[in-house]
Formats: sequence, C-alpha cells, structure tokens
Amino acid sequence: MDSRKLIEVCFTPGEYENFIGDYEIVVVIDVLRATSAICAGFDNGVKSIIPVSTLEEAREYKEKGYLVGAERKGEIVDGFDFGNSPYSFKKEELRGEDIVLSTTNGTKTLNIASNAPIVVVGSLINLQALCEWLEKQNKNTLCLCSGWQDKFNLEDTICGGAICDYLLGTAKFTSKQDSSIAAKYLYLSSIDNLYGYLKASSHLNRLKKLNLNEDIKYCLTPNQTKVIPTLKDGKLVKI
Ligand code: 3SL
Repeated sequence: MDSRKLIEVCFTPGEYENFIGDYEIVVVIDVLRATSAICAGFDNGVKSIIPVSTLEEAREYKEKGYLVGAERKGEIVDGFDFGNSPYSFKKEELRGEDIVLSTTNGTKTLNIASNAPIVVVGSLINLQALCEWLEKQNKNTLCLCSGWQDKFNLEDTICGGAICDYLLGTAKFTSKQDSSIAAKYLYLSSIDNLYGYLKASSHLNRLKKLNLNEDIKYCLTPNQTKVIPTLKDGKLVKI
C-alpha cells in the first residue's frame, strides 16, 4: 500500500471545487502580492488579519474602528488605511493590531478555502519554513493558487511547484494531478532566473505600470521570514 501523502496544485479558485474533501491542508498562494503582504505583516508583529472578500465588509470593519487595507486591480481603494503593499504591512503602527484586508483575489481565495480543516498562507517569502512545516505535518496538502480573476497565473503556480518539488523530494509525498507535475516543471525551469522568467507575466506587468517595482522585488525574494499564518475562526493568526 502506498502510504505517501498527496501534494497537489490547483491553478485557480474556480477549480477548487474539484479538489474539495481530499486535503487536510490547503495552502493559499498569492505571490503578487496578498499572501506576501500577509506574511510580511506577521513578520512585523501584526496580531491578526481578517481577510474579507468584499469592500462592503471592509467598510463595515472600518466603521467599527479597525485599521483596514483594501486593494482593487493593484491600487489602494479610497477611504481605506492602506492597500496591499508588503511595505505597508511592515509599518510600526500595525504591530500588535488586529487588522482587516480585502484584495482583488487573495482574500477571496482565503475565504473560498476557509472550510478546509487547516488553511495556511504560502508565498515565496516564507517558502522554506512552510515546506519544512508541511513535511512535519505529513498530511494530504493542496496548494490553491489565487491566480487573477479566476485565471491561471505563473507566479502562484511556480510557488506551488516549489512546494511540490520540496515535498516530493522527501519521498513522503506523491502527486497524481497533471497540474502539480506542470507546476513543478515550471518551478524547475524558472529557478535560476525567476524575475526574468516572469518578465512577460500579466500581473507583474500590471504592477510595473503602477510603479510597484520594489513590491515585486520583495515578493519574488524567497525565504525572508519563517512565519506561517493560518486561518482560525475567520482570522489569520501566526502558527
Ligand atoms: O489579487 C490580490 O489579492 C492582490 O494580491 C493583487 S495586487 O498585487 O495587490 O494587485
């Protein structure tokens, strides 16, 4: 009998329903920029982050006095305290705070995955720590890529592929889905020049047009933190 656990990649939130039920851990990935910003926040000492899908929910929290970040199509939404730049999450005023975040894709994906037994946040900036933690858990694991408005994107897939590559290398895990095999090979072909590989990618160019080059660099620099945020009762907290 094969006792190995599954490590698979789901390319978009829209495909997630085809995977539901088989995985004890779902890793939500939005490299540019939501899950990188969330990890940066916890690394800075943020107490919790409530991910909300809609701006209406975000406004309700703002009226209650929370610090609230909101981003749509890469830009800060008027009337909120900050957007989705990892540098905003590194500000001292956020330390020890319970904050709220709504983004175009990442926070929606977190809410879509919220019924899974364990939901954790993955990015390149916490990659190594997350891979080691997943290996220790030894559970069927799904990397759920946020993509862009339910479309495939390269950077989230590459991050999922990196997690597959690490866990498959332990020999305790196996992948059966072609999406996971593809993600792993995309990761392996991008590893030596991630920035160059992503040069033509859609969201990187969207962010470049908004002059967010520093954010891009930050989000594509692996292993800057060991934090692993997890969803508990609708709030992200540090494991
Ligand atoms: O879609 C999201 O959740 C964001 O990460 C998009 S952006 O990078 O802030 O534009």
